[in-house]
Amino acid sequence: MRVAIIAVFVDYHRRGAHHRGAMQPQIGPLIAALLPDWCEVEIINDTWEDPDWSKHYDLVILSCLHADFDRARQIGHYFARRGARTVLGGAMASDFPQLCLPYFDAVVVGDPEDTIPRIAEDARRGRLQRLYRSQATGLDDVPTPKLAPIAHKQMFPLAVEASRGCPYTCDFCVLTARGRGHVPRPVAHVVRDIVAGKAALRQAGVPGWKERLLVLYDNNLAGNLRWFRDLCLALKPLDVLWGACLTFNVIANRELLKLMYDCGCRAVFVGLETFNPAALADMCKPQNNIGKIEQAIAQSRDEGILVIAGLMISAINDDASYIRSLPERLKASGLHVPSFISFETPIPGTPLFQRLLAEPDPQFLPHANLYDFSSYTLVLQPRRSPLAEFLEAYRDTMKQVYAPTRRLSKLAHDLPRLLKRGSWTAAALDIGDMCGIAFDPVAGRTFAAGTDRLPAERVPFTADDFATEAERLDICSPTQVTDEDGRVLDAWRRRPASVVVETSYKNRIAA
Ligand code: B12
Ligand code: SF4
Repeated sequence: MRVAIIAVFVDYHRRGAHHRGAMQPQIGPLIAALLPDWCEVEIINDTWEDPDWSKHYDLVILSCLHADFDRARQIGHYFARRGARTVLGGAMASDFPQLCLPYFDAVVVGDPEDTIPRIAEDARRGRLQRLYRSQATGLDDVPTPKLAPIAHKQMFPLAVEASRGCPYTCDFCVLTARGRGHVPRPVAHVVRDIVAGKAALRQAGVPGWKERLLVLYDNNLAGNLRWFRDLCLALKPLDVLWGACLTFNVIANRELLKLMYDCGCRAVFVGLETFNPAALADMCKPQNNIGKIEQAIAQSRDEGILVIAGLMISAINDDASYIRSLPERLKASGLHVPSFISFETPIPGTPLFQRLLAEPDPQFLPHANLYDFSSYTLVLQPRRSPLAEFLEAYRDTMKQVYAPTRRLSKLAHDLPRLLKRGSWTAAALDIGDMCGIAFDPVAGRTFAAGTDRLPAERVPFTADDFATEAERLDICSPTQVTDEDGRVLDAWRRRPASVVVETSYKNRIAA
């Protein structure tokens, strides 16, 4: 059985470009490891390259985040017309299966470990069910991901998940809605996967220095501090230099930073989110401490660990003058340049989204489509400044923060300190990060839902791909979230407690 695993991506900068950055989706190597041997598997990360549109598959397994859903259903339809059965899993499928079901043969809620082997078997027997729900509780069954197929399609191909979920409950986060908490994998399994991953990459011809650079793809690697310490100690003998996402409490803890450096940590991503205490309280993120940002960043750097951080602008709590104060605040904090400044976004299904639904309209901008919920387009009415003023402040600030001179002065500040500690890898990562980011919006970007430029990605449909014009419109029109008055459409108001499984998508196409 020919199987394609496609991690769908839509460029949130609206250029239609691929995103060949340091972080790449890891669902492909995981699902590939779960498929039986009789499957001939191809992994396609849409972040890296387009699918080969000339190919035919028996089964196409797609994964997408919410904002990428339109492209997922278009790619699914394209390959379905060419004989494939299609299955969607991932964030959007898990949160809103009822909205996905009309467009795919099957939809999966939750993890792949106990669903993918069943799906493969059912597809082989021609008995694919409409909806699969993972019943997995622990993570003991997570297999060693198959890294060889992505060995040359990822900047840092040694990539492993050590845990899933997060113990925190930030209001805007999709994990909070799922309520899973933090689930660590057995440390011995993580070690097993790293050792096997290194061997697979070596065999695939990955250079030795690259094979030592490990990215841990957790939401929050330090979600359980006892387990995290054990993991660090277990990583030490593996001779890897690693990076991971984790939370502020870790970089505020100097003893932990020393241990991490000693065990190979060279960079961490932390969601700093905001310098505005009201916004932080509203985000329900008590693990951050605005008063300690400068100290935490400085001590991490002095210990040889680069802090890469993201900031969010809140339409609820920030005004234009706060946005304009960001360059100064960033300089004073010692961060200088964050890896992104995006909008706090109520992704459908999150507590923030549910909370705003309960408040009087209009909270949202009119004509917001699901692709606008990527965090790089504003979907909310700013409460503390007029929309035009808010967005002008955003644009001016982005230009200032990402100006080449700023990026250079960040490096001039960071590099001597990192090198003093002998942390060459962190210094190189800092240079790479600063070379890779710029603010250079494509013509026509307004950054506001309803008026912003459309995503540029295209699926090369032919006229034969649609039985009727109504079908073409159904597949190719954007998924709407709000109406012309900024009211959220009813489909998004229902949490998917029960899912009605009706006619198969394939039958619908055949009809
Ligand atoms: C790599 C990554 C990226 C990459 C690639 C994104 C992509 N399209 O895949 C880049 C850098 C482009 C990116 C960008 C952003 N990201 Co990101 N990213 C990640 C990260 C760190 C790893 C994803 C991953 O590979 N995980 C490991 C794989 C194995 O698991 P998974 O994909 O999460 O899938 C799990 C389930 O969903 C399920 N599953 C997934 N697909 C399928 C398919 C089938 C068939 C089945 C059965 C199961 C299944 O199985 C997995 C195990 O449970 C996650 C954090 C994390 N640890 O997951 C955040 C995460 C996905 N990103 C997130 C966010 C917020 C963003 C940004 C908004 C950040 C920003 N401000 O720039 C942007 C915009 C994203 C967008 N389009 O809306 C959020 C979620 C957003 C969402 N809509 O759900 C996450 C969860 C981080 C977080 N905790 O907030 N990101
Ligand atoms: S700390 Fe990060 S991963 Fe955890 S709930 Fe908050 S935003 Fe989500």
